[in-house]
Amino acid sequence: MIVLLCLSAVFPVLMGTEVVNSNCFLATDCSDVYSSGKTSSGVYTVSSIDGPVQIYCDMIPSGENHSKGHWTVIVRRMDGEVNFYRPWDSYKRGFGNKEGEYWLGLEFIHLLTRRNRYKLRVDVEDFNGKKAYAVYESFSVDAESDGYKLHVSGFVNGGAGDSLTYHNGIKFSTFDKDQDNWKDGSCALTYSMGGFWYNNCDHTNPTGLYFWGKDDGSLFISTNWYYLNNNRKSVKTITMKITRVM
Ligand SMILES: [Ca+2]
Repeated sequence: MIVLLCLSAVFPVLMGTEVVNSNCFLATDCSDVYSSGKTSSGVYTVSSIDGPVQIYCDMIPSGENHSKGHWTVIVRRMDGEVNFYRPWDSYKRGFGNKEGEYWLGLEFIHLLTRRNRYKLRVDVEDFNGKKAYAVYESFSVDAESDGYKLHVSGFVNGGAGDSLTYHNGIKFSTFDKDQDNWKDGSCALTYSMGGFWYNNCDHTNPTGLYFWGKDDGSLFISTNWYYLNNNRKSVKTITMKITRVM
């Protein structure tokens, strides 16, 4: 069921019952979902101009500044169950399992970050149980006509190091659409990578191949966050999620 956000639910006395319908609007992200009274983490259906969209909401209503938020997950790797070697249109529209591994979709991410200001948190865990995070105080993605260019700034180190600033200002690439900064080749095609804001080529690759900890870090194709351990060994989990800032 699509989540409806109603001002009358927040101000029941002031708004009265006569204006309930006219003061309801469709939730677009996990902040709206939370405001509608649905405060548990989980999968919810929200709306976009292209129709209903399923999202996973990580609801952390209290805690330290870089933990709390009504986080909308934009990509999650955790078990290698989903194939991320997919074409442009898949990355534009989104794919995967919202309870597990998925990519939210560039068009929806763009629409969200055009409408409101967001910050980004990246959580990573390696196969030795080391957990860390990185926060970027500002996160947005341009329109498709601008190549879904990434904008991140305001890095805060939660132990994971900064593997994403290298990708700032870069257009998105997939194996069938090369917009990277490698002049003589295609990162996504040559290294069988997924889709990402490949520069020349990456310091992190959340959509790379999942190796269940079996790789030695010498490969350029793994699901990695380089500065976690200063290597390219595939990580056990990596999640990128965004929450609104005032
Ligand atoms: Ca290229």
